[in-house]
Amino acid sequence: MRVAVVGATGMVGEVMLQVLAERNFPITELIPVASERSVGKEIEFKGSKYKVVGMQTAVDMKADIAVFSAGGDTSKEWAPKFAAAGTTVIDNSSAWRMDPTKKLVVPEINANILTKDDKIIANPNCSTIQMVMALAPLHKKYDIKRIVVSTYQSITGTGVKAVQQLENEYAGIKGDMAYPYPIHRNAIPQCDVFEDNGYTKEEMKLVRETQKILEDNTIAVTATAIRIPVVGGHSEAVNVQFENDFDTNEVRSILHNTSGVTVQDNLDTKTYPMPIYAQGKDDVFVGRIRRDESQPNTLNMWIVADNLRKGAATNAVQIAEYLVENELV
Ligand code: A2P
Ligand code: 11C
Repeated sequence: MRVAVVGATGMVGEVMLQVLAERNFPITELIPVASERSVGKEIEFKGSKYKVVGMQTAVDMKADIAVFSAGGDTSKEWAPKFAAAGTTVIDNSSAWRMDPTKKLVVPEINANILTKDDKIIANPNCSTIQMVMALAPLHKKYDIKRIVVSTYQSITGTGVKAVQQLENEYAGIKGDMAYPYPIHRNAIPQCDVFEDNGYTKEEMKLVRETQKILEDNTIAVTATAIRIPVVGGHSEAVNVQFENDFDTNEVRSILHNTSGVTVQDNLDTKTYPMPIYAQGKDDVFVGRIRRDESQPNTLNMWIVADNLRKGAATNAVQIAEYLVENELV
């Protein structure tokens, strides 16, 4: 496969390159792509150096697959140009996710909906991916009615600028701010911009993307997304009400048997997921599995994943792997 990585110099792009290398994705030619600012810059992949090219050059090179992580505006403008040149785009931005003509894919859940005609495929938002990874197998068995989720999100979701802000704050240096407030010793109840209904875009992604991936608009979802001074991954407290009753041991067993999910749930040994241990891993970690005693058929759990891995790069590479394995590209 000739593979273009669009946004190769960015935070997710770098992890994308790592994941492609680790998983031995069958690459015959790697095309690192970024903005005009980075053209000619060298990046390393599997011990060799590659020169970054610009967007139009990359379109003209007609790669088989392009994984995009260069922001929504870049995707809106350029993904159709790559697709018109015959390249299948896997887009990590929010640009195409809710477009009814585009598929929103978490491979373990719904890769089977992909066909050869899908030239722009959307990768869901990080906080959605980790939540649906744990919920999809439970939905199949018990039928979800309502989800209440609160997130505790890593600053890496915002990008390099936010990591720099936290480091500056540790060092007591005044610098550019990625957030409207200090993030060190803080919790900011705003991820992304506000929509007209008073929720943030991040919160509404959890609502809309979950319904689209689980193919059920009747699932009620309400979310509160919080930014915290953590780098290893996003954490989520999820309260889920099912149509049918469940047994918590059976829930553990279903999740234990779900590919891509690791259950870490042992109170005796104080075992539960945490971002410092999820960092650098591809799985979604689930723990604190317990019944909500305040109402029937309702479960509480704690879900943690590395937002740059399963929440972004790994999921995109898994989509690419599915396309190759099923000769869809
Ligand atoms: P560049 O490094 O040349 O700015 P992050 O999310 O970590 O900030 O990374 C964003 C990625 O998207 C970078 O690789 C960045 O390239 C790339 N990018 C940003 N704007 C554009 C653009 N207009 N065209 C192509 N790539 C872009
Ligand atoms: C965050 N979820 O942590 C965001 C980052 O829609 O792909 C990714 C934004 C997106 O702030």
